[in-house]
This record gives sequence, structure tokens and C-alpha cells, in this order.
Amino acid sequence: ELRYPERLNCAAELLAGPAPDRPVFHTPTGPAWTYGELRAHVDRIAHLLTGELGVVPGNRVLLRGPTTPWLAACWLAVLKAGAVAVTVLAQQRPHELATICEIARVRHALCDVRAVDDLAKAEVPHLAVTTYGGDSPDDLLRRPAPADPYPAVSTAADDVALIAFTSGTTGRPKGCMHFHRDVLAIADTFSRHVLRPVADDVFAGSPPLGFTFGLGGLVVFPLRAGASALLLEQAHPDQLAAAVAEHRVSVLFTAPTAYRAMLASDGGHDLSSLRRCVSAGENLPAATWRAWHERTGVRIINGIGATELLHIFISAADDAIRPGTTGVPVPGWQARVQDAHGVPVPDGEPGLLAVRGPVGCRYLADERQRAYVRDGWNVTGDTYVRESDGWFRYVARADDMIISAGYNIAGPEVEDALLRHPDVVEAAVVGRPDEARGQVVVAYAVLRQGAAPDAEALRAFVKSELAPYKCPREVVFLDSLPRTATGKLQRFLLRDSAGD
Ligand code: 3SK
Repeated sequence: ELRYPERLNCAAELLAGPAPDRPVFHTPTGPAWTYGELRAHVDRIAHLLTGELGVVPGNRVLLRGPTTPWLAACWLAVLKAGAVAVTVLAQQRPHELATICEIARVRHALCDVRAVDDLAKAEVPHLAVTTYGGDSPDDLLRRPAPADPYPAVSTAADDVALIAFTSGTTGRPKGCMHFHRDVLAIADTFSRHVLRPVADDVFAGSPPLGFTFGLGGLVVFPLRAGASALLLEQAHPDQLAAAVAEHRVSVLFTAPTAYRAMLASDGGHDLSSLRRCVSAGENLPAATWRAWHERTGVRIINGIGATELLHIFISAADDAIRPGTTGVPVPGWQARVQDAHGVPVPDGEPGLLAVRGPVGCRYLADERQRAYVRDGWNVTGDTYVRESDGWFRYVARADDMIISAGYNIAGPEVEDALLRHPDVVEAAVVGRPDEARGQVVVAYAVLRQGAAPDAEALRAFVKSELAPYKCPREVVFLDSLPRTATGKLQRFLLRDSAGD
């Protein structure tokens, strides 16, 4: 069991430890920041927040900007000053920012100068915006550096440290409140037991810091291990592979799509520095796992996480990893599969995944809390099977199950089959309403460059891989699939258009 002192400031904990001259953040340009420099910058920002800007503990501070060391420093400073970080994505538009600021009652923002226009357009009442970064003389660095270190505010372990908004494929965004102890708990469970990082590790990845997958993988985990991270403002798959080679990245965080894209457009980069590759955000198909293993020799860690629970709670480690399945609860977590009434279903049968552990879902002023937390279990909205040996296998998001002529069909299983075809780079499978069958299976496919679209050939391929009732009635070819800002497939958009 994890035990933390009653008074705990997670930013102070994350910054303590490594020698001042150890590297902490690398960027593609410019020299690395050391731990000593990071501490000085954090203290300077914290002084500014609680001095001139008048922030008091508990105030919510919006953070917005591309993935840079300055954004990470601002996040740490907000927490060190006892305030609450509200991280958003660079892609979020003014009306989304306005909603988030309204829900979280945000009055202060630290914003990269390059991302300030949309924030201004959001017209948030009483919002004081301080800018940083970019090429212009910025607000943060114009001020003189304080002579004294900033003493961390003595927060309680269960004071709120951050509010992370779910990317929300539909509906009003939900703010998930997480405590100071939660931030350490994700490092002391998933990272400590599954990644087992060492101080010489270099972390990198594509998820932004406004997505807790990225915040954990690029800031919390490296700092907790005294290691360093390469922070990339642009992390498209080809840039990611090049950056891995150039900076000798050893721990990589990205989503299944990016692994597939790196495999498809292999620039022949030297990926031999990789020792851990983490995939989350969506389920990782076995075909992608195998192809990556063949290319790099690294066994991808396929994790399931959620903004509600901050990071990954089921995965596997090292040689135990099995392609096509997620794994077992991360040490410190429990998981089970239950029916709609909360009754566990027998092993081998699909049902709703329910988990509990050191971090729980706490929506900010949102009735949907009742649906997510039931009898102390967090019900994630994923359909899973628990095998008789205790391993958890993903089936689908609960609302991505297709029911056709009485058959239950998991869209991701059909996607998996399509992805085994050498011409298919991306696939999405949804149900289209149908009078006779209730729903029929419709597939959307993105083909590798130069491949000829042949719906019949793909249907025949799926039929050779799966029971015929799972075969798509129709195959639609697209240039790309619709995704959220955090990279999750928006099947609901395809479902809507499949109904036309
Ligand atoms: O939402 C997710 O899929 C996720 C995955 C891993 C870690 C954190 C999150 C939010």
C-alpha cells in the first residue's frame, strides 16, 4: 500500500533529489535544462504567481501552450505555490476554453505567447493572462529573478493539485480533480513497477502535457526517477522516430496510430536506444504489437488508462507481455468485470471493466460522477473479458459494441482483422442502423500509399480471418480517420455518417 505524509506538496517532492547539474529537459534545439535550472525557473514563476499576480492556494490557474520545458516549469510552479493547475490542449478552441474556465472558475492563466490568441477570443470574464516563451520579450522572464528559493506551500496530500478535462467525444467536458498524492501515486505504481526507470533514461513521446498520458510520461515519471525527458513541440510520427534516434530516447510514450505510422513510413531511423515503449489512449492491436517487435525487438507495453484515474491501471511488463491483450492490474490496483447492475460476470464473459486503486474519479460539480463511480468501483465504459488466468482482454468501448441480427460484434476485433491486411494502415468499424438486422457492420479504412481500394478483397480477407457474421457489409475508403485532440478515434462521427 502507498503511504504518503499528511502534508505533501508533490511538486516539491518531484523537484527534490537529483544533483543540480543533472539534465532534466532536452529540446530539439538549444541546450538541456538541468535540475538546478528547472528549480530556479519554478521558484521564479511561483514567486510571481503568489506575489505580483496575487494567486492564493486553491486558485485555479489555466496552463496552455505547446510541449516545452517552460510549460512543465509553469505546471510545477502552480503546484508548488499550492494552486491548482488546469491543463488544456493547444487544439482547444475559444468556446471550449471558455467552458473549461467557467466550470473550473479559472481567474489566472499562464499561456505560451504563441497560443494566446484563442485564449483572448474566449473572452473569459476576469481572466488575468500572463504569457511566456516564444521570441517576444515575455512576461515571465522580464521580471528579476528572486534571490531566495521559494518555500513550497504546505499542501495536504489530499488537496487538489490539478484538474484534467476529459477530451469528451460528446457532451460537456468533465473536469477530473486529482490530489497531490495522486500525482506521486501514478509514478509509484505504473512507472515504478512496470517501467522501472533509471536516472539515465530519456523519456519522450507524442501526447501533450494537457493530456494526463503525456503529463505522466513526460514530466511526472522522469522527475520521480531523477531521469530526463525530451520535450517535442512537434511530435508527428516521423519527427518522433527521428528524435528517438537523435536523442537516444529509451522510454517512448505514444498511441497505436503513431506506432503504425512509424512502421509505415520507416525512415530507417536507428531505434536501438529504446528499451520501453508504452502504448495507450486506445487498445493496441496484436498486428501492430508484432510488427513493432519485429522492427525494434521491443515488446510494447499496452496500457489502459483514463483521465478520471490519471494514468495507466492495467498493463503487463517485460517478458510477461502478450500481444493482443492488456494485462493484469498494475500493483496497487484491483480490477473486475461486471454487468450493468455491478454484479461480477464469470471469467471468459464480456462485461464492464471496473477498477479501484490509489486514484479515484472525482468530477468537478458533475452529475455524471454517479454513473462513473458505483459502490466504490470506477466503471470506465470499456467492455473487457477477464480470462481464467486473471488476464484482462479488451473487447470494445461499451458503446462501440455492434449488435447485428442478434450477434454481438466488437468493432475493434474487426478493425484488428482489417489491420492484418498489408494494405490497411488505419481502420474503424461501426454499426449502421438497419431495419432487418438492427445494425450492420460498416468499415472505414485508410490504405497505405499506392494501394488500390478494393472493398471486395478486404471483405474476403476479413471473412478468412473471422466468423462471416462479423464481415463488414460495406467498406468505405478515407484519407484519414476522425480523431480527438488526444488522438482517440471518434467512432461516433463515423456512426453518424454511416446512418446517412
Ligand atoms: O485516456 C487515456 O486513454 C489514458 C491513457 C493512459 C494514461 C492516461 C490516460 C488519460
